[in-house]
Amino acid sequence: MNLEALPSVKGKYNLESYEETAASFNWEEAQKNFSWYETGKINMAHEAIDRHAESDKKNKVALYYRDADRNEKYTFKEMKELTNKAANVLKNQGDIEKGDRVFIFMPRSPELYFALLGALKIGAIVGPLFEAFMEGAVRDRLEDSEAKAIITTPDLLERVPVDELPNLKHVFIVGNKVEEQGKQIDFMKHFSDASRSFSVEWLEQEEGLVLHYTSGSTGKPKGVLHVQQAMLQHYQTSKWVLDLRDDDVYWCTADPGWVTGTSYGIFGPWLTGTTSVIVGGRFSPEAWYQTLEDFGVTVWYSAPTAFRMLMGAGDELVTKYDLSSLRHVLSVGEPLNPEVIRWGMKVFQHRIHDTWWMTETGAQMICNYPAMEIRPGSMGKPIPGVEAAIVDDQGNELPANRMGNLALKKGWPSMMNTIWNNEQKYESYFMPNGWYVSGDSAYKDEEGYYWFQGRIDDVIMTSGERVGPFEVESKLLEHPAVAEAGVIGKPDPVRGEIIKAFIALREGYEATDELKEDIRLHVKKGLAAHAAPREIDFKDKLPKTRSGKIMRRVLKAWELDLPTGDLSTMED
Ligand code: 6R9
Repeated sequence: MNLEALPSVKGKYNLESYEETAASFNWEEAQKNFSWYETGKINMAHEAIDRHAESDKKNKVALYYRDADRNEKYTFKEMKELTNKAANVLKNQGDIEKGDRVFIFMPRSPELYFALLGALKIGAIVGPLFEAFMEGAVRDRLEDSEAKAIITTPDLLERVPVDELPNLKHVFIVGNKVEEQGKQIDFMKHFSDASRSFSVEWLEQEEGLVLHYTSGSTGKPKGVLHVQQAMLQHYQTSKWVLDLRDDDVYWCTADPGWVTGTSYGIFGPWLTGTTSVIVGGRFSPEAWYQTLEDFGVTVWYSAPTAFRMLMGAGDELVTKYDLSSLRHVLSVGEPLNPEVIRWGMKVFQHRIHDTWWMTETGAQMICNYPAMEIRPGSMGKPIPGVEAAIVDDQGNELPANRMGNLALKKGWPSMMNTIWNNEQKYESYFMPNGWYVSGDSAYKDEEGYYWFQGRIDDVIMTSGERVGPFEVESKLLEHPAVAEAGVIGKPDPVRGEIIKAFIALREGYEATDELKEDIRLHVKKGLAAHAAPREIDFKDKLPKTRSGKIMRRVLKAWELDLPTGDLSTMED
């Protein structure tokens, strides 16, 4: 199978010609898709839900929800009423107002989505948290943002240090028969009594929407604030990149605690009026394939870590399910290894389309479109309306094929508005000449495709050669014994750094010195002698974030006996 030669398919997709659109598009145009283009009044929840509930889409299914105990569906009309109810509870019981920070700390359930959209209807700024956060992580985020309310469950309540948070006025608890005492409010009791009508709070384009905390390599997590106008890009990329159409059944596997779970788990699909599948509970390959089959999922957005786990479950398993409804598969969060694309071709008969973006960018920035030739290992090209470049540390653009800082021209609609309480941190993202610096290192080829190399901090300097960890990891992953790989530079008196690899083996392989040597040789032959790891450690598991990113800084800290920094986003 020659992947490079895959033809680009024309004339079928929402974005038919990338070149033509990129040449003529401007964001003004995208505003015409929203009712606020005429009224000047904006509210995400209105555009995502109410607008469809008042149209001929009212009886269309907006949400299919499934977990071990529940199997439910809601139309846009029902979503409107249920989110109105949630808004009424928050407003009447919690006195929540425009601009207040309201956190959501609960496992996925329909109520999470009602509450989140209900808070948006009031004009609150929503802070979604991963359910696995421990007390310290919850405290840091609520403290920094001076949150007024949190919506949680009886089980998670013990991780909310209510008494230590003077700004926290209300704790809404979603459960059965909640005792109302102190700040605690029984959300479901008031929800069932609440009115189905609510008048949404109208906002300005630059008023708050969502606050996502994200960890850097040092210091406390920072609060990335996004504003209402981000919807322009959520909408436009859902059309162009996810290629969502009226008859699609779309599944985004991400939790709202991660930006992918809000931008493309809530906003994008519903702004475009698409039917969305949301699944609660833990990952299992069987349950995931079953979901694709049962709901007839057509467009599927997931992450390399999930694809690698499915890959690890074996090709035999896939054949037990009917996945013929799938027409478009996408990935985000980490580099998509060519090996994973090849596997996707084999088992799904689909190219997996990589998309690159960050919490800070708010929406997709560099992507592979359906109607585009895919170069496995490349993130694709900037979306129309976005300008990207590879720049040196002074902000000068570098020629093709030179590795440097992946930078973006300030001013795309979904760009973060600030870092909460930390204007200085916000400023530090920009170069004096206006480039936003992503912190990723990459290069651009002659045809304008971008190739990810690693986080700037992760790039390895060995014997005078710059090596991106991603290239080495991808090569390692091609070895039959390797399930996951994380690569770091380890300081070395002679070579500056040497390449060290941490590897989790596939089932059935034994951690021996012979295997290490075989893996080393595989990289040496397949990539370059200087890129072959001089040291290899076998691990049962690699440290990863909840969004599936291998935490190289943690590997490095372990290796060098350094402090690991903030670990709140690390998975269990
Ligand atoms: C959406 C999201 C952002 C960082 C980003 C980069 C890495 C994301 C990627 C990718 C290679 C891709 N990343 N997508 N690297 N290829 N397609 O992931 O946001 O959690 O803030 O992470 O993730 O390093 O800078 P966030």
